[in-house]
Amino acid sequence: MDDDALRRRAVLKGGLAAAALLALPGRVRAAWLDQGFDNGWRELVPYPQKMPLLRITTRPVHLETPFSQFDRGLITPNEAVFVRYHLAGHPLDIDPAAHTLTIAGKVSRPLTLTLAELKKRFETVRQTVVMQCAGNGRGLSQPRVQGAQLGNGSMACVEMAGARLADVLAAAGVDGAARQIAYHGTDQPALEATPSFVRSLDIADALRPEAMIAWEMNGRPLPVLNGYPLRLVVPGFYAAYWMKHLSRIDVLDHVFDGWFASQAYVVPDTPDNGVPPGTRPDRTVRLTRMKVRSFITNFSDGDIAPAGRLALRGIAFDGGSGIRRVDVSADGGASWLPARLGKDAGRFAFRPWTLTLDDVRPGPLTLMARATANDGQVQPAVQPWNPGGYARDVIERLNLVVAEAGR
Ligand SMILES: Nc1nc2c(c(=O)[nH]1)N[C@H]1C(S)=C(S)[C@@H](COP(=O)(O)O)O[C@H]1N2
Ligand SMILES: [Mo]
Repeated sequence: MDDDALRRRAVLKGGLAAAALLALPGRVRAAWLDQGFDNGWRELVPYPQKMPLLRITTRPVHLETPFSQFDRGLITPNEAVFVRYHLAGHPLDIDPAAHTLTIAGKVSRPLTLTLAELKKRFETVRQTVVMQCAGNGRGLSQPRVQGAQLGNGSMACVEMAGARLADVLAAAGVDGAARQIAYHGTDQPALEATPSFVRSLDIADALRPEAMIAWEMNGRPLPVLNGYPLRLVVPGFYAAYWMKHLSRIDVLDHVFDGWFASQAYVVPDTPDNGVPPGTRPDRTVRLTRMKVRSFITNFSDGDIAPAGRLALRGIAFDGGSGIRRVDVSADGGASWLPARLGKDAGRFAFRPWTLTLDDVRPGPLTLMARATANDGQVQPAVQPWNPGGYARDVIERLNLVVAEAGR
C-alpha cells in the first residue's frame, strides 16, 4: 500500500490523529507526557525558537515546559520557556525597527520610543527572575476548576535584561496624582466582543526598582512567543502582569477597570485566599505576589528508585522575599529534614536545594518538600481552593517506588 492509501485508511479507521502521525517524516514519533491528573496527557509539539513543549491549546498558542527541564539547571533556556496567550490574534511577524513603546496619560512629557532609543537612552539592568503563570498547577485543583488544565510547567527562571520601568516613567514625568499604570501589548482579540488584554499595576509597584522593560532573555533577544521585542517584567508578581509585545503604558489618576484587570486573576479575599470547594467568594482581591513554592526536580511521580542512599534535588521560590529554608519529609509529613540551599541568584530567582536520604527501604515512598520564605510564609499542607484554580502553593507529594538495589 502506498503512503496515501495508508493515510486514507488511517483517517477512516482511527481519525485525524493517526493520519497526522503517518504524515510525520522518517524517524519522528509523537511523544506525550502525563501531567498527573485525569485527562492530563499532553503532546510535545515544536514551535519556532522552541524545543518540543507540551501543547495546551493551539489557537492561541499555549505551551507548557516538561517538568524534567527544571532539573537541568537554575536557568530555564529560552527554547524551554512556556508560552501563554489569551487572545488568538497574537503577532507572529514583528519588525523591531517599527515597534514602538508609547508612554502617555498623566505625564508631563508623553514619549514614543523605538527599541533602539530605549536601549540607548536608559541604563541596562539584569536580573534573574522567576516567571510563573498564576494558573500554574491548576489542573491539579480538587475539585477540578475551569480554565487551562495546567501541570506545574508554567514557570521558568530566566535572566532578563532591559531598562528600569521607573527610569522610563521618570523620563516621561509622572504626575503627582498618578495611581496606576494600564498597559497594552500588540496582540488582539480575534472577535470584537472579546476584551483586549490590558493589565494594570499600582503606581507604587510600577516605580519599584526591580520592575523593568525587558528586551533580552538569557542574553538573547526575547523569543517571539515570549514577547519580542519588549515585555514588562514585574519580579515577584505572577506573570499575568508581565505584558508581552509591550506597546503602550498609560499613567492613570484612577484605578483601571478593564475585564482582564479587574475580573481575571482575582482570588477570594480570605486569609488563605480559599473558599469551601464549589462556592463563590463574596469578595475578591487581585493576585499580585507569588506564594512560596518548592519542588523535587530529579524524580517524577511513579519513578522507581534504588534502595539505600537517595539524593534529592529541587527548587524553591517565592514572591521576592527569598527562600529561608526548605525541609523534606519522607514519612508523609510526620518528620522533616532540612535541605541544603544552593546558589543564591537573588531573591526573585529559583533557589536550588539538595538533600540526601541515607537509608530508604524498598516499598512505596512519598516525598514532600516544604519551603519557608524570608517573610515567614510557609507552604500549606492542604491546598486552599478557589474557583480560578490560581496560586497553587500546597506542599506537593511525589510518589516513588523504592526497589531493592542490585536486583
Ligand atoms: N501581550 C500579552 N502578554 C501577556 C499575556 C498575553 O496573553 N498577551 N499573557 C500573560 C500571562 S497570563 C502569562 S502567564 C505570561 C506568559 O508568558 P510567556 O508566554 O512568555 O510564558 O504572559 C503574560 N503576558
Ligand atoms: Mo498566566
